[in-house]
Amino acid sequence: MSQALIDQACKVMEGNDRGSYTVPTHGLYPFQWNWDSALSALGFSHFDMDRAWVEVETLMAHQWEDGMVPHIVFHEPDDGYFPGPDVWQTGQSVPTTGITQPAVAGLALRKLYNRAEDKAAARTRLVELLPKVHVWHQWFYRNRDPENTGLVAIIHPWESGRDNSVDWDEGLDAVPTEGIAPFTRRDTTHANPDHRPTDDQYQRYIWLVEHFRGLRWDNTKLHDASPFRLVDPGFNAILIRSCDDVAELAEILGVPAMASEAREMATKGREALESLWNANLGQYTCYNRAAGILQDTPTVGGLLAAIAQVPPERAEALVRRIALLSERCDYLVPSHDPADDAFDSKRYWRGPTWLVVNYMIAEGLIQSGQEAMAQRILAGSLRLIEKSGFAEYYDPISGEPCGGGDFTWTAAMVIEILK
Ligand code: 9YW
Repeated sequence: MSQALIDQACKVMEGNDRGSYTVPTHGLYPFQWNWDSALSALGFSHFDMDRAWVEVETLMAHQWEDGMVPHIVFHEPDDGYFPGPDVWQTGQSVPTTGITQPAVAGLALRKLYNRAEDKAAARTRLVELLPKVHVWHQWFYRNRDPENTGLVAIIHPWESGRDNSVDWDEGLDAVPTEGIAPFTRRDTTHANPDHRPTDDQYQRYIWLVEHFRGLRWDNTKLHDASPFRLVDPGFNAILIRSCDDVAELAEILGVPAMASEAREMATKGREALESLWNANLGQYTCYNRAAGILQDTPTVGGLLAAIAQVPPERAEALVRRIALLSERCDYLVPSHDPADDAFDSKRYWRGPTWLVVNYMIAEGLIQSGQEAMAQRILAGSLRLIEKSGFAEYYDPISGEPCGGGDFTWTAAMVIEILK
């Protein structure tokens, strides 16, 4: 059974392979997305190591001069997606968006290197890639943590990768909708509109894009100029984990300065993460930096923090929290607590279960010695695949497939889990 699943997953990945990068899925998402690529590289690494490195190399080749790695690279024109390069207008030679996404690349590089049989060849590739990833991490703390708190803020919901999470509702209330150019969404022609973000949310997403465009995408200004500044525990935890991984790799390469800088960022971030602990819920929650409020939104962002090797008592509490969620749905880990009024089992990041998130939570729990819950999450992920195929995401109660089909990162996670 598992070999058959692996074969199917490889086919999905090959079908979305454009040679030097993969698209998340045909139609809905026809370009290269940042964290999708890093996670897809993990899938490739089990059957084509060269292709895995190429995926990350292509992504990092589009890093901005200031260090940011953009959330989408628009390699080929395709008007099936909105907002395209004409809206972003970032002035890059190969067009890109002007915001970023969760920093998974560092974690991916460490796994690629560890798995590589030919260590000399892997080292050659790492020598080129690692400094770029490190510069991206420095970019984050310089531009998204101007007050040096140890935690970075996202300035657009799309940066989180959890586009329409309930985590962003209050922050988005501070974003106006007046004055934006009229537009036509394309996502709702590819996927069920009831499973997607609302029109009102899209208006606010686009207001932010136009606002940043008006500031010429100058990252030294965007953080303070954004009415939307949210500190997401999951986003920070991924960055912290990737800093840990860069530190380890820098030591292997014999670059002590990079290793100690990376370690310092990770240590400071991990300490600061503690300020996002929400004792009411028994998990981490988002901090609305623009409003100065630690939120009570019970989302998976606070569980994803597990990936940063949190203190043992925090890891235990997260396991208890996930166990509680498992009493409220059959397919862990829901992106929103089913017991909360805002839960919506099919609407994107407001309830559904995503395999990439499951994988990263499990990865962190294993590191923290919480093997049993990690294995439970991974086994549940495979049950979803067997029931509903390689969907973009799943209804956590019924297990139904939602969003786009034949999804690259879902397939990559299946290979990663089964190999
Ligand atoms: C969009 C590609 C991306 C993911 C995000 C997910 C979605 C794109 O798809 O965002 O236009 O809404 O939320 O995490 O990277 O798979």
